[in-house]
Amino acid sequence: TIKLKINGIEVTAPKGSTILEAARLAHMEIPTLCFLKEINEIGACRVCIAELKNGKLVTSCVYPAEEGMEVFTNTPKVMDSRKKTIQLLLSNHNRSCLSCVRSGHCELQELAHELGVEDEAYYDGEKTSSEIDTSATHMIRDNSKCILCRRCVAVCGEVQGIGVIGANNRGFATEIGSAFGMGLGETSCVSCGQCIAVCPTGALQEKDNTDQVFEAIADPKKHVIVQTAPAVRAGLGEEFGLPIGTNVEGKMAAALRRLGFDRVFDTDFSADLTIMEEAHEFLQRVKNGGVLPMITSCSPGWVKYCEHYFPDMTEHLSTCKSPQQMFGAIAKSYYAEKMGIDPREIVSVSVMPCTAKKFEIGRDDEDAAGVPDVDISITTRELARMIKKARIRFLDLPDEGFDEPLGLGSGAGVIFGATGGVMEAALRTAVETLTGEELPKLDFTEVRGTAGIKEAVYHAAGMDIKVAVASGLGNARELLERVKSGEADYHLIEIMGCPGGCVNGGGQPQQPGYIRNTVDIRSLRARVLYDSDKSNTIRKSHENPAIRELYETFLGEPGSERAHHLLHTSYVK
Ligand code: HC0
Repeated sequence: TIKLKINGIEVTAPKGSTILEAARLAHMEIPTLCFLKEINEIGACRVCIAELKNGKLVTSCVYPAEEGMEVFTNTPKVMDSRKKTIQLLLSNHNRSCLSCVRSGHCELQELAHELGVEDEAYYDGEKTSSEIDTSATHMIRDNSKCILCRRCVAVCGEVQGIGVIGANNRGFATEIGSAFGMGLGETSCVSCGQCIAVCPTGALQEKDNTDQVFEAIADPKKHVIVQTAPAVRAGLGEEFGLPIGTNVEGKMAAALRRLGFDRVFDTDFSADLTIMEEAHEFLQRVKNGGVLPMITSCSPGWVKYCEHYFPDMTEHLSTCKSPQQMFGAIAKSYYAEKMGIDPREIVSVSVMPCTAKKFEIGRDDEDAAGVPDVDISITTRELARMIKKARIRFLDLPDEGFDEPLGLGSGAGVIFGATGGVMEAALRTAVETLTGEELPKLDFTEVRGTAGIKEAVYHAAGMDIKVAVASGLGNARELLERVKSGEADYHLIEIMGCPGGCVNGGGQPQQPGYIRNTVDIRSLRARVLYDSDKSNTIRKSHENPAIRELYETFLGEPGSERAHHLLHTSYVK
């Protein structure tokens, strides 16, 4: 360790720490804009400036803390420098803050407020010209609000290994975009939305579909139903000031009812259905010498990635639709029949922690009843916006439950939202099916946790089932390369497009850089799902009575012709 003084306070820090890290150890936060730990350590924005004893200003996010050093983080000189930096950023910034989607939780706005930048037009002059890029299905880029922090570039390139965005031009004309000025929609972007999750301002946002939802609800001829993904209940509360890792399932159901949805359902139900079909498909592949390893197909960012970047591996993908799509297909067939409603009158809305789901609803072969399985997909953030716009007092709401019959999910269904959850849910059903015996222990802990790649071997019915789990597309690539080279011989693989799984999806509430850098957001949100699993009286998909009834009265067996028609899909090479 080393000892140094920060603002006159003696601090002991591990050798190799930066000034920023050392200050944090003494509970003195230095503001940052561009810095993302291990992802974007470029010292570019110059907001994290600190003053050395000799009066020199240094960027604390990259400047090493040294033995005996004396540093000051809040002198007038430091504050003045930060203020000028923010003024300069604002002089070339679209300051339509009143209506900006990030107003109230914009990192730039917060700094301007803290530093007392009352003269944001101080350096006004020429503005870098830009056009809003609306070419992608799931998001828009408005570079008039971009501060060139490059957090989006780093997460796309370094974490996801995709790299479809970068800096174009130089100097004052610099802007973030795709090669040759192409629209994002023309690139091999997979719609994961991780760039939006890390953007400090309103430059990046999902395409907002909330008006369509409000309109559908207001149309008396429409029967509007909603499903909520497992991870939404673990994130939504953050939009209302609750601590990260608060389960708001009950309030969420209550809010959806107050927004006017005719039925409030749960994607956990169709996650269970996915397990029934996926476990069956897996066991068939094992028995009949089908393509192995089989890889899960419920994360649309991952599926698109596989199609774009590993087209020779699409046969490994399970043919199962994602739970979102299975839900839609069942809603417009089984449920419509049960209710005596024309499927064309049903508007099927999904609330997802994901931006790629907006892309998934428009894929080919996702319209089993002759109409789209899902009509509108909104993110967790959009749902929060709807609740706020409708002035529903979220925090005061009672806890309510989901409606029948598509609202009942097992513990296996809810853990889908965390990396390893689909694998664990599948194993609970596949192993019991293989052995015909009840599992002594339901927790497959080896596949839990936020490690990028996890492996395990389970012994069942005389067979070693080798499994692997990856989350984040950089990790997915690494795992796929191992499979391709023959180095690994797994039977079953779970891949989720976002690091940590859906709890950390691109549609979840945005947390500012300093929280991202210091709090294990993924684990806190995942714990909500594992706790929910533990407290559920039904913990296996095949024991969900609503699923049993669906098979008994409508689908027949897993893998039946009807199940195939409704619940399975195909891929593009
Ligand atoms: Fe997920 Fe899903 S678990 S992808 O992360 O499989 O988005 O939460 O809804 O569809 O269930 C997202 C989350 C889902 C789906 C489910 C799967």
